Amino acid sequence: MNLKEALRLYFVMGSANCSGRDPRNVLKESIEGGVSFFQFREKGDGCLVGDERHALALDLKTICHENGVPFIVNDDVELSLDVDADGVHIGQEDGSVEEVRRLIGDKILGVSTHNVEEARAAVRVGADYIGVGPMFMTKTKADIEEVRGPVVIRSIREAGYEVPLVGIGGIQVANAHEVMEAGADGVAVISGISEAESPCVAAKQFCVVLNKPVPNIQ
Ligand code: TZP
Ligand code: MG
Repeated sequence: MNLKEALRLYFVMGSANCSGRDPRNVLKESIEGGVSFFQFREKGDGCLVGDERHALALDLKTICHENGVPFIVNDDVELSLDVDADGVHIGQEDGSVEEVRRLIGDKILGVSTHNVEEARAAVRVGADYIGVGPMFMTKTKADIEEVRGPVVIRSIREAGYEVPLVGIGGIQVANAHEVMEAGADGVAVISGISEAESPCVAAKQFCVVLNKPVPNIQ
């Protein structure tokens, strides 16, 4: 797998993001539309816990793997190991990157960053890719840091970091090009796909903006 290419259209989602629809169907449709990387982020009001959370993780992993899409778990190293996910994504508050690396071995490790210093630190301790955000205002995550926009990505690239990198936060079809022009390898999207009337159509629209082949499955 070419990580930079796979990251081009990165869908992040949990059951709380699916407006009552079955996350399994939302994921299937999004992959039909061209999603090429997936993160299970089961957070927020009414999110699943325990066995249901575990069962959903397994189902979503199966859907990903049937379609050649890497399956990453947000924050929860134990769950990621339990379901044999392809990797873990952690934020700045989620403990030591080195410790997570030790636990997951050579699985994919993604780290959320907000500025050049955090990007530098993440690269130094061996993150496989970084998320940078929030790019734009978002209603999906309550505790976001200040919106700094795509310019942060430009400064990370200008500082010489070629690490695989996605922008996140408030990314929609209409503004995704700004993130790519700043030097991102891809966009990480929640509501722009999960809340779309058709996740498949939304993903296809993203593909067009991202210069990614648009799947022609009906
Ligand atoms: N991290 C920074 S912003 C954000 C996360 C998880 C939420 C992104 O959601 P949306 O709906 O794509 O703005
Ligand atoms: Mg986190």
